[in-house]
Amino acid sequence: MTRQRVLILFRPLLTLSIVFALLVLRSTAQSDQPSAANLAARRWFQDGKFGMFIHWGVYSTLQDGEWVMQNRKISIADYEKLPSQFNPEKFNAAEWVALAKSAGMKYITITSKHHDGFVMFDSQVSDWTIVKRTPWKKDPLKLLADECRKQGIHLSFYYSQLDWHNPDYYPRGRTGESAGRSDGGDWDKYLDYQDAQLRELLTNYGEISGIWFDGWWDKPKASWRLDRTYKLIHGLQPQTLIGNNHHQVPNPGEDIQMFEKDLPGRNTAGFNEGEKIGDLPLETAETINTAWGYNFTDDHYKSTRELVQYLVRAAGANANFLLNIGPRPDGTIQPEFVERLHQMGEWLAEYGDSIYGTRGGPIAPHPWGVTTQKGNKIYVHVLEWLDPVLLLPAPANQVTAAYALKDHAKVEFSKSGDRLLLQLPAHSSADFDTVIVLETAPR
Ligand code: FHN
Repeated sequence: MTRQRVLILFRPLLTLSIVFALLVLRSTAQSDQPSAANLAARRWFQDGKFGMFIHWGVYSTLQDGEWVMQNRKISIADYEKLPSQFNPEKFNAAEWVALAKSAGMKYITITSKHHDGFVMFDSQVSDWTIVKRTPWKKDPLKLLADECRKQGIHLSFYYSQLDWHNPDYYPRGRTGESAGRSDGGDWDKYLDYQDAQLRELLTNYGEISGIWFDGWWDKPKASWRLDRTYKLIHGLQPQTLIGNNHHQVPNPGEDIQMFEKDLPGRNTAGFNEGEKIGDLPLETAETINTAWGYNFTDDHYKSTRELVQYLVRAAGANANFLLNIGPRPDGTIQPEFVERLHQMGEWLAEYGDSIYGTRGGPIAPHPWGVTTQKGNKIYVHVLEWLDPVLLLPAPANQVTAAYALKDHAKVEFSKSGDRLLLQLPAHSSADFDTVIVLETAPR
């Protein structure tokens, strides 16, 4: 066959394969691009600023935190005795959601499955669930989802990729060695199980605001098939914001970057070693005492002032604050948590304008405080500063007025070079936050 004839025959085939390759490339690129619904959800999330984290599971019956199975080296055989005692008859979804609202929280992120593998919803792919193993037999996530919809609170699910109960979580990672599982298991079968449960969570509970993954760090070298799982999630609900508490730079398909027990960029607790801050919406999670899951001896409660200042410093770092409660095994929430959440709500009722809908301010966070901004307003949050004057780098836009957010009392200010001097209103160390509003002229 002459060279000419070969070319004539193969040219269409060559063209088709090039077109096909370009289409595949385009669709892959597009699939990694967040949808319009997802981008809108990210904006909503950043505006919402404040959420309730809930760590609740069968571990609460031992009242010693959510790592009790690992910490006390409890075998699966013994741990499986717990659900028969887990009967949260005082659980009241309306009260939990109302408490979040009273605190000024805009979303709830609740554990659907923690590291013990105990499933807190009516999953058809597991018999290790609250519905099948407890005398209560109810699905708290369904009750909560219905109530969140009723009260206008967004709902997200925490999901632990780490599982100390499932025999197919194998090879095991650096935890779960005392559970008493045999050596063997099908890792892909475990990932299929995980994806099946995510499908249930994103099909049976209405609109879900986010999936909060945790536990990747137990097997950082494993093939977690994240892209496949993330595509499943976004295929079912494009607006669902995916976050993964892996303490690494976010992966493709993730929509928020989370930090734990530290503000973004800091690492006092050791979780955020070298984690660089990306350009995704940010969130930091913290506890009211020191435990995530219910711990009846943990009375190291942060004061309401500390909690408000954490919220403000998070907002100043352009981040959301996810504040945790660990309900008791009977479904009630301890009064020390309720009291602080109500007080935070009272503060936000008066100063919420300086938090909700804002982004990190133009003046970088300092020990004295932070700034947030919204429209032509810059909110100066004076947290730890008792001097009557405060010298700031002058914002790029000209400051046309300054006043205290609390009572709109005028605040004297003067500009000299690239500095702005504020004459602060009387304030004391008992104050949570002295908020000064700087109105600026458009540039
Ligand atoms: O091991 C978990 C822990 O139990 C808790 O869920 C926290 C919440 O951010 N995340 C892991 C610790 O980094």
